[in-house]
Amino acid sequence: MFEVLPQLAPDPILGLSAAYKQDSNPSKIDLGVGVYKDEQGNTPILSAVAKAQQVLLERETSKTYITPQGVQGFIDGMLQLILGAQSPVLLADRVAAVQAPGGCGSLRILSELLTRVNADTKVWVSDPTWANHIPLIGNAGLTIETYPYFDKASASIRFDAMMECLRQVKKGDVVLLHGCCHNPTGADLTKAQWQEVMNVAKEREFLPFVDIAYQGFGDSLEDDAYGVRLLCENLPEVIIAASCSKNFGLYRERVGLAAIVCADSNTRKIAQGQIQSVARGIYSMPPSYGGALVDIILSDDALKQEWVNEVDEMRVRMRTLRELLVNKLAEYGAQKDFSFVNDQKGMFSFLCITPEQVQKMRNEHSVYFVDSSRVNVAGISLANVDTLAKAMVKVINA
Ligand code: PLP
Ligand code: TYF
Repeated sequence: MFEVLPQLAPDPILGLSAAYKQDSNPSKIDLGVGVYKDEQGNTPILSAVAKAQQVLLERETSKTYITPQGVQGFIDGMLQLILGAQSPVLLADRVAAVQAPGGCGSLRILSELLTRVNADTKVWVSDPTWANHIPLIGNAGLTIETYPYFDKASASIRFDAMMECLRQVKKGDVVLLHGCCHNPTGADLTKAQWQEVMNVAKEREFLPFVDIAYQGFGDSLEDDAYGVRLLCENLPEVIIAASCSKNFGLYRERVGLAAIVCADSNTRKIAQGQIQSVARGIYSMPPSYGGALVDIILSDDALKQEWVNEVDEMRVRMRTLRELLVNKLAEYGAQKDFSFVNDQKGMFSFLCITPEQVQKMRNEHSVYFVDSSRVNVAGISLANVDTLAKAMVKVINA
């Protein structure tokens, strides 16, 4: 019966990995999927995570079901990490939350929850945004619109155009914002710009939907939460999808948090029941393992510090690689000024080159990255940066 369905192309990001694996060029470079890599190109288990696994091995005595909301220690730890331990919305008991299967799972169940409120809800996403936002939100049945965000020609945020659009957004519409380390552009709002976004959300009464998947990869764990905290402290309602894939390196364990900041504590109870009912209709309860590890790390001072240090190390390494690439491009005579790459945050950089140039990088130089010109900065290394920069200069100066 399935022959009636059309053959589909693979996920445009994950599909790159398959193409990379098939390439026999020994100098090939993988800057595709957003996974942190060390100098050797490996994605090791963080040492705090490895230790937490040992603790869990000894501590876990049963594989019976966990509660529908997930590991409560995980939920509490994550809410404090994202919102701050002294967050007024936490103190006022205004936050409903569940553990979810990854940031993707969180995005999906929150989208389903929105359809329960109003099946005609419009969700505004940045142009461009992470490709997966479209199916995760759209397949729940919500309507997607875009707001201007990034200008490739000037490699900067189109903040005026973004604000002009947000000022037209209607009450009850939802605006998806990347908490930090915007995927794919690496271009983040400044603190003053977050303030303006918060003001317009208040004025227009739209609901901010914050996707935070890279906390700690931009400036610091605290700084990266500036925007989401500002919104939560000043607006009645905010929804948040968080991921532990990158900052805890727990990708395959599928660990995320879906949180709903409500207007009051009574509404929190309604939202808590509703989000659990949404999850029940899809997968009943989240996988326990990754959340249990995060709980162990966040509730142990020494282990938490070890993890914070590892996040710092990943962030600093990615920033150093940006500078290295920018310097090498200049050194090899690139006719385009790439210094904007140093201002971008997190794991991704938008090189602002054309899709044709991206294709050339792939076909002529075996350098793999997304057509939009997004590169995974963590895929750059001391060993490959010269090859990469020389290839880019060839393609760009042609
Ligand atoms: N949101 C953004 C912007 C992402 O880049 C990702 C990818 O890692 C996610 C959410 C969710 O990732 P995961 O489902 O692996 O936790
Ligand atoms: O954007 C990325 O590369 C990461 C990883 O379906 C990812 O967010 C990519 C595609 C996908 C799930 C995760």
